[in-house]
Amino acid sequence: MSKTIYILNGPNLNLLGRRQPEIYGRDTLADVERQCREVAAGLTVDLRQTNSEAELIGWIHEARDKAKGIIINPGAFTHTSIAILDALNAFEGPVLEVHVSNVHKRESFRHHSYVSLRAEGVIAGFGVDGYTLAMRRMVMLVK
Ligand code: CA2
Repeated sequence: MSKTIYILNGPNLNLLGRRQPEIYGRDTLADVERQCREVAAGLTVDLRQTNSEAELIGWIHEARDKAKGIIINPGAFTHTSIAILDALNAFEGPVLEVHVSNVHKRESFRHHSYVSLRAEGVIAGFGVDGYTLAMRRMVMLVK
C-alpha cells in the first residue's frame, strides 16, 4: 500500500483563512497542506475538502485501499454523522480527529463527537497547528 495520509475536511472548511479569523485564524487549507507536507517525513499528503457528506464518506471508503491513515476534520458532521463514524469504522488504519477551534469552549451541541468514538486521538483548539501536530503523530503511528 502507498504511504499516503488522507487529510479530509468537511463542510465550510474551504472558508478557512477567509472568514471569522477570530475563531479559525488566517491560514487557508492550502497553507495547511504545505505545513503538513513539511512534517510528513516521507509520507505523501493528500488533503481534500468537501461540503458533501456523501463525498466525504466516499473518500473514507477509498482510503481503505489508498491510504495508511486518515486525519479528519469533519466540520459540523462531527456532531451529527453516524454515517461518517460507520465509514471510519470500516477503515483499518489510524484515524486522528482535528478541530481548529476548541469545540468544548463553544456551544454544547459541539461538545459531542461521533468521530471521537473511532479516533485514536483528538486535537481541538490549537488553531491550524492542530493539523501539523496530528501529522507528526501520524508519522509515529504508521512508521
Ligand atoms: O473547529 C473546527 O475545526 C470545527 O470542526 C469547524 C466546524 C464546526 O462546525 C465544528 O463544530 C468545529 C465549522 C467549519 C467552518 O469553518 C469555517 C472556517 C472559516 C470561516 C467560517 C467557517
